[in-house]
Amino acid sequence: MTRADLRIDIVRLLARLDRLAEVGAIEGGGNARLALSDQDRDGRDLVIGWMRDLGLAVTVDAIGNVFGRRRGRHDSAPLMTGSHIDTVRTGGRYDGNYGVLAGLEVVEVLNQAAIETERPIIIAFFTNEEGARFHPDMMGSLVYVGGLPLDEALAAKGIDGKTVGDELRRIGYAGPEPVGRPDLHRFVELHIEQGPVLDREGVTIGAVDSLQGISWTEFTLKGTPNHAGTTPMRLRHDAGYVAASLTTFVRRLANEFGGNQVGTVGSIKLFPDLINVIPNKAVVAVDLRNTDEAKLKEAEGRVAAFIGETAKAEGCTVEWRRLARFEPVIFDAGMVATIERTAKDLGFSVRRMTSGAGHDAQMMQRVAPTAMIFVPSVGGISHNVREFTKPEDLEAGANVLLQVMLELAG
Ligand code: HGY
Ligand code: MN
Ligand code: MN
Repeated sequence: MTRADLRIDIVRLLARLDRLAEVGAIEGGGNARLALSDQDRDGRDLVIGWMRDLGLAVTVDAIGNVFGRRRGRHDSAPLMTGSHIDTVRTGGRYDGNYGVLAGLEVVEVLNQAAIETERPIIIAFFTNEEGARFHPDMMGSLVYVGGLPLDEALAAKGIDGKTVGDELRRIGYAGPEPVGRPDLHRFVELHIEQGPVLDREGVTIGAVDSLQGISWTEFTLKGTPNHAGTTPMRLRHDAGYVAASLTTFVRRLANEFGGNQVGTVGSIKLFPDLINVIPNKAVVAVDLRNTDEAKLKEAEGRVAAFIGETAKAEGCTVEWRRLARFEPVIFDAGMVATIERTAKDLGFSVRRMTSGAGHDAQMMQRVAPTAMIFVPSVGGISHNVREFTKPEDLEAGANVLLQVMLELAG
């Protein structure tokens, strides 16, 4: 059997995906493993067990990123693939998990075929890709490439008040390996699309050539708590009203800009959060994204102007803090071409596309030629327990990963 004939074992890959989805399992077939939670620790322990079963040398770095290394004939710069196994609270079983477990499946195929590659191969999973509990997202890979100082990341306080450093230590994943300037040959990430494009077009593989800019900002509005019944409307300073106005403004702005502009208010917290008390405080998280950096900056400016005017008119104050800000990324043209050609050689339909979601790959592009492989998400659903990708598409994506890795690892 030639290398070109090698194929992954989809039954084995599905079995690992099902097993990992049992960790932090939630109603409806999804899984909740917020970064550095007990469920994240249990997921990490399980995947590391599989890495060791496959003969990989496992290391953990100071931000908790985990690497399983397979020896190559030469100790040259390794080829790395990976993703994340932390999830959002309403996580599907494929987001992140699929790319990591497909990497393990590739290793198992190479082991069974007794193939020794020229270069070492590393299968990685990065800490806190989701950014749902601790900001920013893609935190582990950002620290790994030297884009965020380690002590700043360790000091990040989560939505529950705990710090990354404390939680890393608590779950036993504050590793010894330094972070900062990895020496990698290439990086490739396999991931579900999480959007509707491939599914709608009936295309099997996405060769991802770019990834949109991301802006996360938290606005804290302060007004005056007062009695909901006795306070005349003209005398109110209602932080909740300003928060609600911001939410509808973000939607109007995204529709006005059109194109690739998206805007979301996914979290509003009101205080004291009681039916008969005019809110004196509101904390609003705004997620703006665009493939065009200039337009993203313009959208940020429009939101800032709106919230300033609206808060002032309502007699409220506004403070804000940046939670995450990443410019759009263009992936390596050679890598994208390799993915596209490999998909075609395997007989799969393929198209180039951008990524709407953030991914660890966008950080890895800073230190090594990088690109991504997408497979369809049925109905474009993700960050939702109903997230689903057909087994034949999971198999296709993992076979593209296998052949791309064989080519790049030599
Ligand atoms: O928010 C994102 O795009 C990613 O899921 N962290
Ligand atoms: Mn993901
Ligand atoms: Mn995600």
